[in-house]
Order: sequence, then C-alpha cells, then structure tokens
Amino acid sequence: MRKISIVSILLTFCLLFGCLQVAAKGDFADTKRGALHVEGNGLVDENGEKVQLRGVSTHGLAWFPDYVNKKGFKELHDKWGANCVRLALYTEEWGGYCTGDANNRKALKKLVKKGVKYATEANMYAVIDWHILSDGNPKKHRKAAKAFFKAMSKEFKNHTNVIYELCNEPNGGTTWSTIKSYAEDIIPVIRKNDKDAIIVVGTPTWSQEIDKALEKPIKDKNVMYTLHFYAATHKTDMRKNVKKVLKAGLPVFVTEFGISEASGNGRISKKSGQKWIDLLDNYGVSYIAFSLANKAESTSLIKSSCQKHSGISRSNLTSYGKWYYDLLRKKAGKK
Ligand code: IDC
Repeated sequence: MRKISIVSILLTFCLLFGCLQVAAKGDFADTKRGALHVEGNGLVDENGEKVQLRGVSTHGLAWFPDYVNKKGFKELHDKWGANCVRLALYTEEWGGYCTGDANNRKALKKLVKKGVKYATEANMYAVIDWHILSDGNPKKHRKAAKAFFKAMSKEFKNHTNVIYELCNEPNGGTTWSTIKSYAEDIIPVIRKNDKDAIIVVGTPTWSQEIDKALEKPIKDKNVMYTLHFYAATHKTDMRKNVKKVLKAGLPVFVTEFGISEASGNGRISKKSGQKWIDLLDNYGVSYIAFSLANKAESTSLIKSSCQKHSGISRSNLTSYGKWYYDLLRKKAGKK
C-alpha cells in the first residue's frame, strides 16, 4: 500500500515536471525550434507547439547602423532573453532605401544581411521590416519593395528564422483594400523563393486597425497582421478592439510597440504597457519593442548618455528599457 502511494507520488511528480517542461519549452523559443507556422491567432513550431516571439527592434538602420552588432545581438538573446530582433529599414526618411542612391541601397542591404547573420548566430528570429512611414501608401514604392523582397527571399531561402514585414505602418487614409492588393502583389515574389516563410502585413492607420484585415483576410496560410501600439496614447478602447480580433482568430503580430506617446516622445505609461503585455501574453501574441537606440526620445531603450553598442548593462537603460529588460528576462525564465 505504502509502496503504491510512493510510486504514485513519483508518477504525479514526473507528469507534473513533464508538463512544466512543455510549458517552459512553449514559452521561450530560439531558432532551434525551426520553421514557424501560423496556427489560429499565433505561431507554432515544427512540432505544433505554441511559440511567442519577444524581442527588440532597431531604430532606423540608416541612422543607427552600429547597433547591428554581433556581440550586442548575442547579449539580446543570452542576457535580455529576447528571441527575435527586428531590422527597421526606413523607405523614405533620411537615408531611406527609396530616397537615397544605389550606394545607399547597397549599404542598407548589406546591413540587413549582417543583421540576419548576427541574429541567426545568436539563435534569434529576424524580422526584415520594410519601414514605410511618411510614404503612407505602400504602393508608392511598390516596385522597389518587389525588387527588395525578391532579393531578400532569395538570399534567405534556406533560413527558417527570417520573417518578412511588408509595410510597417500604412497611413494617410490608405485603405485595407489598397494594402491587401499591395501585399498580394509582393507575397508571390517571396513565395517563389520561400514557400512558407512567415509574412506580416501592415494594417490601416499606422497598423492600428487590424479589424479591417479580419473583414477580408489574405488567402495565404502563413500570413499575419501587424498591430502597433504606444501605450501612453493607445489604451482601453484599442485593447478592446484587439481582444475582439484575437478572439475571432486573426493571426496578429505586434512587430513594434512602445509605452510612450504615439509620437515616440512625451510621458511613458508602464501601467498601460503592462495591461497590453498581459493581453498579448494571454493570447500568446508575439511582440517587439521599439527601439534599440540611445536617441534622446522617450521610446529609446538605451540612455542617451550611453555610447556602447554591446556590453550594455541594466544601468545603461532608460526607465522604459529597464522595464522591458526585466520583463523579457522574467518571461525567458532568467529570474
Ligand atoms: C520615429 C523615431 C524617431 C524618428 C521618426 C522618423 O522614434 O526618432 O525621427 O520615427 O519619422 C512609429 C513608427 C516609428 C516611429 C515611432 C515613434 O513606426 O518609425 O519612430 N512610431 O514616433 N509608429 C508609432 C510611433
């Protein structure tokens, strides 16, 4: 009798431990998880286990190229507990991919390749972000986008950790039907080289109106939709809308967020930020914080007094940076 109860205790323990292991595995992903697929409203790995990507976005690559740093990226993974990094390639702003000359394009492409290499070496997923912003309508640089994604998907066709983000934040009244037709033009170009990579498509009004995508989704099994928020500006109403969309099963990826005001400046709200994170965690939605830079603005993770691109310590981070660093570490089971 006694023996049986010891055996059953042991068995229960093993079962519980096994479950915990699975939960831990499902919670923190690195590239050993292999190619990701969309299932329901989120991502799963090769074994069908849920994956939540949590990471950091660069600032504009043209402005802050030095943060694409081998050691720095490794630290993002090993120390911060990030499992993905986003490479923000502005299309129109200063030094943008579509405004500069051929040399500029060449240098930026090189930087993206370097970024993917370092992310891969550090066991992270990499999001290649075609960062439209002042250009508002993604169709404005459709040709350049097509050539860019053709080259990138060719380059990375054997990578299972590269994710393509087709248009950061459509705005200026660009409708979902315009964005959808742009995406349907670009997706086949990528699919020709990589038939099942994850592709993330921006949504109207600075990627806030994901409900528009729910009304008319794109027919492709590995497409997700972009949601962006800045927590000091975007609060309860937007969260309600997002919850509705997630409940309906739309695959959502927060490829960029901050806890400052939408301008990237002003005050920060950790309270609203935490509410957002709780919602996203609850549904296993992936998220990426903006930005890995020391620019003197509220949405910078690094203090403007810090000139380092690696070896960055917690004390080098802004209040927002510390908040996110602690959060990432905790989620990755580092505390
Ligand atoms: C901002 C940067 C700022 C830069 C500007 C360029 O923080 O330093 O001068 O871009 O126009 C977004 C955009 C993102 C913005 C960020 C903050 O995706 O490019 O970065 N933001 O304004 N959407 C909402 C906020």
